[in-house]
Amino acid sequence: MRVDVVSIFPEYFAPLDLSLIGRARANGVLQLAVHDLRTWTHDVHRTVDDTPYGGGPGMVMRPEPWGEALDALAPLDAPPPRLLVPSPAGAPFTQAMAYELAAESHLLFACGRYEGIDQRVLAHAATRMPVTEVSLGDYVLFGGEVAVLVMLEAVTRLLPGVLGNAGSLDEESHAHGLLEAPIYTKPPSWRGHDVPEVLRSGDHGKIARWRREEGLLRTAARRPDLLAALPPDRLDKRDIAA
Ligand code: 6GU
Repeated sequence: MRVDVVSIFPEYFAPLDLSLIGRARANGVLQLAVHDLRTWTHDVHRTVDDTPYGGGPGMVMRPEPWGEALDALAPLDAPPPRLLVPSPAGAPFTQAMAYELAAESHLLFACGRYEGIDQRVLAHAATRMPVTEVSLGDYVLFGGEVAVLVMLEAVTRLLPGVLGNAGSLDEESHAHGLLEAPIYTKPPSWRGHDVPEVLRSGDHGKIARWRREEGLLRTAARRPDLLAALPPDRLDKRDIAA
């Protein structure tokens, strides 16, 4: 997968050299390039922002540098990337979207700062490539950089060969629309708290059933919205009994 990121703070992306994402980059599973938006400015001050039409606080990112950046990174003679624009006004980023993005061959992230990017940049880009404004949740960040780190981590770990143990993808929280059961390791008793007996029973059928039920209970307690959104065929008779 190829990923381009455009930002006025390329230094934010230094952690992408580390750990499993760093390894995915080193072995070529992920071809990631971070670009400084100011590369596409032409004035001495390398200006990327201006005051908003209609008034109001803060500054808006000017369209010209963004237009040139997108022209350079999504040239008309190449297959268009999918453009992702982090914004608190975007569609919610979910595990389902992470799977969807992991199936793309080229992602382009445009990190806005200040109050955001002039909307015409997105309108124009949409004539050339699919454009999605995405939000991490209902809170406001200074800019899209940290959101892109989050999304890249969620997406790259789904790429074939990035996770050592692909089985863990199948069992984790959100994989089936439910939260995962609690997990434990040795010792069996620690500071007066014991590992649930069933996990030490060696009965794999019973353990799977326990995990399923704990996942259901946790989801009901913490995220009733997830349970309500679950397609009915995802719950079996034993789930409903539990
Ligand atoms: Cl994706 N970007 C910004 N700037 N703020 C956010 C966000 C994204 N998601 C939640 N708040």
